[in-house]
Amino acid sequence: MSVEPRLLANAIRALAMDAVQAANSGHPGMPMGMADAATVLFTEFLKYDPADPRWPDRDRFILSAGHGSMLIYALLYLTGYARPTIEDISNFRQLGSPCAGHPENFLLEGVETTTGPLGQGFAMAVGMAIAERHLNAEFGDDLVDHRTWVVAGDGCLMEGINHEAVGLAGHLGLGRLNVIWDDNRITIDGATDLSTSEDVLGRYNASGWHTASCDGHDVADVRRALSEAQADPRPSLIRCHTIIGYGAPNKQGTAATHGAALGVDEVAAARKQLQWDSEPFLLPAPILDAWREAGRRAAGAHGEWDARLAASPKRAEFERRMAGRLPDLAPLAAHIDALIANPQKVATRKASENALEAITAAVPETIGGSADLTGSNNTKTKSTGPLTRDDYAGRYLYYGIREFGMGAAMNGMALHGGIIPYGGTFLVFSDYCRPAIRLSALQETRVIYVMTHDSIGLGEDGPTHQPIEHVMGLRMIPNLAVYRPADAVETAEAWALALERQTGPSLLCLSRQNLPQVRLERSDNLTARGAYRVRPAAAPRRVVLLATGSEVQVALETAEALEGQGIGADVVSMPCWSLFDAQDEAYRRDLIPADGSLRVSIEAGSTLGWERYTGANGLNIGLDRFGASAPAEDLFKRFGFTAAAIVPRVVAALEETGV
Ligand SMILES: Cc1ncc(C[n+]2csc(CCOP(=O)(O)OP(=O)(O)O)c2C)c(N)n1
Ligand SMILES: [Mg+2]
Repeated sequence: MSVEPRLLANAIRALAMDAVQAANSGHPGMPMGMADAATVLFTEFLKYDPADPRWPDRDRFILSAGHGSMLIYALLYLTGYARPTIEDISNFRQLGSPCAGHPENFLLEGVETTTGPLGQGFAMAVGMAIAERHLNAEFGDDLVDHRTWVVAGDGCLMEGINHEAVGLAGHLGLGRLNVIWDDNRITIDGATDLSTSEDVLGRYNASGWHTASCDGHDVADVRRALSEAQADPRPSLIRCHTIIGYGAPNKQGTAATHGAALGVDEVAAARKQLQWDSEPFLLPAPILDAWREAGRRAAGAHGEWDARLAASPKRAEFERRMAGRLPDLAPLAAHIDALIANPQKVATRKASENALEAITAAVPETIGGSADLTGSNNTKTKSTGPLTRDDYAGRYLYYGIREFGMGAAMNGMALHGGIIPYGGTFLVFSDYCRPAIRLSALQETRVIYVMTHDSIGLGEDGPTHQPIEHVMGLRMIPNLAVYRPADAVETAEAWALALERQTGPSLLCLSRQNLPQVRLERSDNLTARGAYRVRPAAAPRRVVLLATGSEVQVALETAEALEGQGIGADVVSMPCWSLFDAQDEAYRRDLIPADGSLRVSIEAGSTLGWERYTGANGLNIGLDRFGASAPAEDLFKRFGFTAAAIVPRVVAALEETGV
């Protein structure tokens, strides 16, 4: 290369400190400290093509330490991606700039994942590395042969999810995963020895990783360590000794550079120290040219890859998968027809398994799994053999007891492309992976969460295992489609919708206990409307019962009993609030009429939130306390989820409100 790597790295430093200074907000320390190592990675190792950021066989680069976002913005600009432009960078952190405070996968091509919640980028990278090996097993070296590179900070390694991610990657022998640890011995509160004395490399070695160390400011040493990592068949952690804020003479090496602008004086001093004379956001032509040349390094390899794809008999299937286009879902439709012809009284978790048998046979890009509850979540099917270090072609992941790691890995697989991941645990443990669910929603990934044992209906395991606030809490996450199906038909319909949804995750809340089939006639996918009338009132309507999941049956029994007293009652099943809210007003009004009918919600969970449908004078039947350990039927009786308990409450409410 014609320009010294040190000067190339200084371009990153200048952009980082100037952008943060202009915004008077941001994190200059990390990009300045990692500039040298990142320069080696992007000019000598990483396989990417700025002219085609979505090239399927590119290496994936994950900036897990997302607060150092200026590092990736600088690299994308310098190597020649269309965005960010230098204007975008000069508007760092401002409204409308794709250079958000933390990198967002939906704002910039080249940003593979949203990062910022520490530890999750790393854990998503594990999913990307799984995806790469799986697709390699299926499509061969000609089409899929790339690496996953991560830059992670002390925080990413300290977070609990790191243990799950490292364990999974080591177990699966993901040798294409290389993590560069920015070992600057500084976090926000100060020196890392305030809070940790862990033998990090020892932990990684014990988990089946290769480890290497280097001086992060010595490019030859970085080069050696990265080469070593590439050559080793195990996943690698490269400990990169760096100085945070390197180049800022008075502040480098201190937490002061972590998350605040350096200040005008220190920026001027850094310019002097780095011998960087250019004005902010201006780059010397030879330096920018050298960076752009580095950005064209893989253009030839990309062209050769294009030729291999064009000649490949697997081309159409590869392109279909990578574009995320589903194959024909006719087998799932046939499964629903069979349910109508031959109704099933099964738990919705079992109904989910039955739907999955049809789905996994028809949709080869599905990869299932469970956090050690396979037999309870009913996530394994005949088509999905285990994905192991000896057989990456498998389609079922034994995630172990790693709910958060599972969620993050699924995000990584979905973001990699070519895979639709689904994974299970108990609904109550959605809390353990909630941060990953949130990132699925934010990143718009097609990930499907299979959450079983969805209420006190799970019975004897008791309050630790009985979800209360979970369904409602999950409904609050924007862009997450939460389904609580009432029977086998709704379950299959929810699966169809989850598969078809390209712009975000879906979460299925499924029962442990058997539920009778309430849908007995052929129809369109009614779950797609979010809510629909299961039973219209026979007598003049005075009550509308709104229920989900196992409580739809309770609502039907309640309606029967009310009708027996001459009180007309509609029953509305509401498997998915967000889809219902998206219907037009006429449809919503028809189901939840403003005709003075008493509106009653019945759901064995938190009532908070149901008022939006039942109104100020409505009745909310739910559970705003923890459950108890007993058989399900006893619990439904104890907590009032029976027609016998609900009817008097409805009658009393009718009297009270004078409807
Ligand atoms: C889950 C999570 N917790 C807390 C934070 C807030 N936070 C951002 S950076 C940081 C310190 C990280 O230290 P390190 O990774 O060493 O970064 P460095 O200071 O070296 O840049 C913290 C606590 C976060 N972004 N994510
Ligand atoms: Mg640090």
